[in-house]
Formats: sequence, C-alpha cells, structure tokens
Amino acid sequence: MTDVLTPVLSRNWDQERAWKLANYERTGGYQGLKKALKSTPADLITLVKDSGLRGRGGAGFPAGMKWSFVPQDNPNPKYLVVNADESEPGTCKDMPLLMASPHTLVEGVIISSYAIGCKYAFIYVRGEVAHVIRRLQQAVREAYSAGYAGKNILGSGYDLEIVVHAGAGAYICGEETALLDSLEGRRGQPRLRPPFPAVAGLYASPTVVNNVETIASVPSIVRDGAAWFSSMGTEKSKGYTLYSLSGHVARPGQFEAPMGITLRTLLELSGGMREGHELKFWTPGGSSTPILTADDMDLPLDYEGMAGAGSMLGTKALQIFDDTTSVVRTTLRWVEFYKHESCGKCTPCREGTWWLVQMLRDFEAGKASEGDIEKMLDICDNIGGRSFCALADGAVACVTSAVKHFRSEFEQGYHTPAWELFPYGRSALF
Ligand code: L3W
Repeated sequence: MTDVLTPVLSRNWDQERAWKLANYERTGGYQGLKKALKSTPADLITLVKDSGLRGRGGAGFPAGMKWSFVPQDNPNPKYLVVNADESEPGTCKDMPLLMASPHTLVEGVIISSYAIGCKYAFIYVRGEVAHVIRRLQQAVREAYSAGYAGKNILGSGYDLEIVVHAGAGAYICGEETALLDSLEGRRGQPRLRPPFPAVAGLYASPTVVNNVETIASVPSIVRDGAAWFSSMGTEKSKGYTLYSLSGHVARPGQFEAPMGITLRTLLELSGGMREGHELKFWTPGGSSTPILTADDMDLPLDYEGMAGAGSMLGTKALQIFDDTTSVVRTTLRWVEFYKHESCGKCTPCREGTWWLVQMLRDFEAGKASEGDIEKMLDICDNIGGRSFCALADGAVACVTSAVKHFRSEFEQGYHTPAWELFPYGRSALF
C-alpha cells in the first residue's frame, strides 16, 4: 500500500539530523540550485510553468504564471515573500517540513528569487512557532556560510539576501496582502486586489508571494525536470503534495502522494478510522473548505475533484470526524475561531461572524427557534463574497455545508415551547 506514496519533500524526514546542511547535501541537496544558476531566469520560469506546479497554500494558482506576471521593466526592486504563516485550522504541513528539512525551502527560495530576478527574499513565519523560526534561521545561516546565499552565489555574480521574519500571531496575516502590510510594519489588514502583489506588493513593488510547500517543490522540479513532475498527479493538478490527516484516525500524520489520491486510500494508509467508529464528515483542506461526507471518499483529492463536489482542495488538511462528533458543535468551534480572527476591516465579516456565533450557540444549547436555519443561511449569504479577503468566505463555508449535509442536527437545536411538553395543552397553562 505504501507504494502509492511519493516522498520527495519528506524523503529525509526520518533520518537523523536531516535539517543539517551536510545531511541535506548528501541526498542531492543544492544540486537544483547549481543547475538553476546555469539556466536563464526566463528558462526557469518556463520550466515551472511546464511542470504544472500550482500554489499549495489553498487557491492552486499556477506558480509559473504568477512568476511571469512580475514586470521586468519596473524600476522598483522585486521581492519574493514566502508565506509560512500556517494557521488555518487543521493545516499542519509547512511546520513539519520546516522542522525536518528547512534547506528544501531555502534552496527553493534561492532558485525562485533568481528566476524572478529579485535580490531580497522574506520568509514570513507565524510568530508562535519559535522552535521553527530558530531552525530556519540556522539553515539560512548555514546557506550563507556555504556560499549558497549572500553575495556572488557560487561565483555566479547573483546576490540574494534572505530575511526570516516572525509574525505576531494573527491568522489574517496568512492572507497575502495582510501579510505584506504586517511585513511593512503595519497592522496586518487585507488590501483591495487588483493590483495583485505580483504587480504592486511589498513597498508597492512587484512581489511574488508563495506558500512554503510551493517554493519547496521547486528544487525537485529543477533537478528532475518538468516532465518528471507532471508525470504525477491528474490532468490539471500535477505533481506530488503533502496531505495531512488529523482527527479520528488510527495514525494521523503527513502523507506525500500524487495529486488526485482518494481519501479512501489515505485512510487505509493511516490505519483507518479509530476502532469501532465510522466516518461522519471531513474537510479536504482545513475548516475554510466546505465539509464533505463518507459519500465523497472516492473522489480525487485534486483541485477539480474537490470543486466538483462543491468544496475546495485548500491546504489538503484532511480533518476526519467520526460518528461521535456533533456537527453543530464543530461548526460553532470553527466560527468562533473566524470571529476571533476577523481583522474587523470589513463590516459583513466583523459583524456577521459575531451573529453566526450567537446563532450557533443557540443551536448548540437547544435554544434556537424555527426559521433560524434560514436566518443563519441568510446571514451567510450577506457575508460570503462581500469582504476584501477570503476569511469571510471560509467562515461561512463550514456553516452552509454543515446545514446542507446535516440539516436535521440543526433542527434538533430548536427549542420546544413549554406548552408542547405540558400534557394538558397550552390553554391549561395560561
Ligand atoms: C496576478 C492575477 N496574481 C490571482 C494570485 C493572488 C494569490 C493567488 C491566489 O486565498 C485560498 C482562500 C483560502 N494576477 C491573479 C493573481 N493571483 N489572480 O494567485 O489568489 P486567490 O485570490 O485565488 O486566493 P487567496 O486570496 O490567496 C487562498 C484557502 O486558500 N485556504 C487556505 C488557507 C490557508 C492558510 C494557511 O494556514 N496556510 O491560511 C483554505 O481553504 O480560504 O480561498 O497569490 O495574488 N490576475
């Protein structure tokens, strides 16, 4: 069964001190960079385009196309920013990658920066993970000492400075434009797009923002070729990726496999559901992606397969919930998170998530009234698509999908008027 796995990013994770430069180099590390420096930046962009690599941070935007949007005639400096602010509930792929193999990202940063022609790269890491930040800083220092970063990299004449920047614990700073505001030293709040960062991003200059896993995939594409990468996966979702299984499974963890694997196969790899229980519902990519049920276990876990099921692949954070889970309570818990993390800039998101929490608390306590499901869906309708960023869309996706699949559980949250419980009828009470 394990032969369906394709460990590339995770190939060294179980080896001793895999994070050290010498151990990374022993298994082919930095060969991609040496090869890249012999190519032209334009050829590298074409290579990444041809590979079919799509953004692994949630939206699946083609990476090579994004790089090609960077205007080469803009006199401002260009920047690469790596989004390592992993905070989406259930998402847990980038931090293990950075702990086990930080040089995979550092090598990817250097190649990608060379391809887009930038001299400054920033890695924005969520502030709570001090141990990850320390490990990454060590890896960057090692790369400088070995001549892979800094001035005149490997004698090529190319210079690059890499800065590891710690965030301050706000989920919204995982949204690319809020991240840029935060990096500029301001309170992180989303900007209106367009202009997209590729045209006007950090300090109003052309900026490529990519997720950790996207950039970490680049060295393998340069080393082994676009055809090798695109030979894995499905027609429109190419390559391998990290799927993270958590929740009520026997062996939660990371599984690196080709795009398009099914949940059924991943569940077999993770030892199945915990003993004596059945799958009730799951998220394909964190709590921002609409929930699915056991009926969707055989769908391909790729961008198209999940969109076809009315959901999204998102960050491939598969949270698995068994038959002991209350869908109402889970939804409440998620929406409480979004309410807490809403930056407050857009009224529908700031006020709407607060209202949703109040309503879900009533459903959870059995104090909701008939018609409240419709009212809650109407509030969702007035939040989704009416804010600057995707936080609001994520906050309503779990509510609308939970009602779609488990409406009867919400109906059980309607309170029963006292007179209906009274055996002699309402008139006898008053
Ligand atoms: C230039 C154009 N660039 C799009 C770029 C854009 C961005 C990328 C994707 O949200 C989703 C969200 C979460 N010219 C462009 C262009 N771009 N058109 O392409 O853009 P977009 O707007 O489709 O998505 P987004 O705003 O980046 C990401 C979902 O992912 N999600 C992820 C959460 C993950 C975390 C985490 O912890 N890692 O928070 C989960 O589902 O809801 O829908 O770079 O600039 N014409």
